[in-house]
Amino acid sequence: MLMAGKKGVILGVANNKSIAYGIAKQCAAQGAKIAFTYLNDSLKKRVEPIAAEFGSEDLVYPCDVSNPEEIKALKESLEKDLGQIDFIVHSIAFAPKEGLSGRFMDITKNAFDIAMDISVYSLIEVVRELKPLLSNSSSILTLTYYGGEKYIPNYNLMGVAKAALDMTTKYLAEDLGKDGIRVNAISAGPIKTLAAAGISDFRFMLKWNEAHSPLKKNVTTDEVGNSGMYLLSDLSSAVTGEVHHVDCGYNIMG
Ligand code: 0WD
Repeated sequence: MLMAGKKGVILGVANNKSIAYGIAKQCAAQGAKIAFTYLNDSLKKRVEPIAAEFGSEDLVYPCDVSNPEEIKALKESLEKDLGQIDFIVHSIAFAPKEGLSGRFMDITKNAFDIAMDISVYSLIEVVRELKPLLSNSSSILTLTYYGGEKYIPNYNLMGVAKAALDMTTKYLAEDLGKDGIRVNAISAGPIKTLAAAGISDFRFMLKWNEAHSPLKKNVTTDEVGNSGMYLLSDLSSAVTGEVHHVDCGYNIMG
């Protein structure tokens, strides 16, 4: 039981196809106690049964990360119900549809601001607000994608956001290292989730990655979950500021 005695919060479960669900599953299997958040009332109905599946029916809280008050309220609830915590999973991203297809130069300032706020700044804000609760051997994990390193058709605005998220991971890792807090990102290969449905031609991306990755397959949420569990557990106690590719090796291909 690699996560026995560890408590934490996972933001970004939308349903049982979510990458965050895969991470929750593996962490729970290793003995972690997990709190969950949901974006809005329609997702609440999806997240509640998932929390119950992991024995966390009393640990489900609203948190739209674009609303600072909801992040503050999350901190109060976690403090009351869990006290100290050992991990945070940030598995959240959003870009207005107009930023995920068409000509890159046509991206509006409004779309840019929304994508950067929800997909990048939210990590900084969540970490800052929850910092008083974090133990001195904590681990923070976010989810990124290769489209932040190299051009990927249609990923457009989200590519810029992921590049910023990758560097946010590194700067946070340096800042929090002195407090015994590690910060890492998993760069997952493409997986068919709700968020992925927003990207034009996503099915082509899946086929392309399967054909061109060294392992000749696509990654599953269980596989990302296993790597996530490793980064959240003490097995990775000397790993921080890392963008770890869990993508069947796709990123090494020229
Ligand atoms: O191929 C993929 N699916 C990959 C996803 C490859 C590599 C990385 N990722 C990343 C995504 O960019 C994201 O950062 O993984 C993270 C999780 O995405 P997911 O598991 O693919 O998608 P999904 O199950 O939809 O979860 C993302 C959730 C949202 O779902 P919807 O579909 O409703 O947008 O992020 C949450 C929401 O639950 N979310 C928010 N949570 C709080 N406040 C907000 C918000 N404002 N906006 C979105």
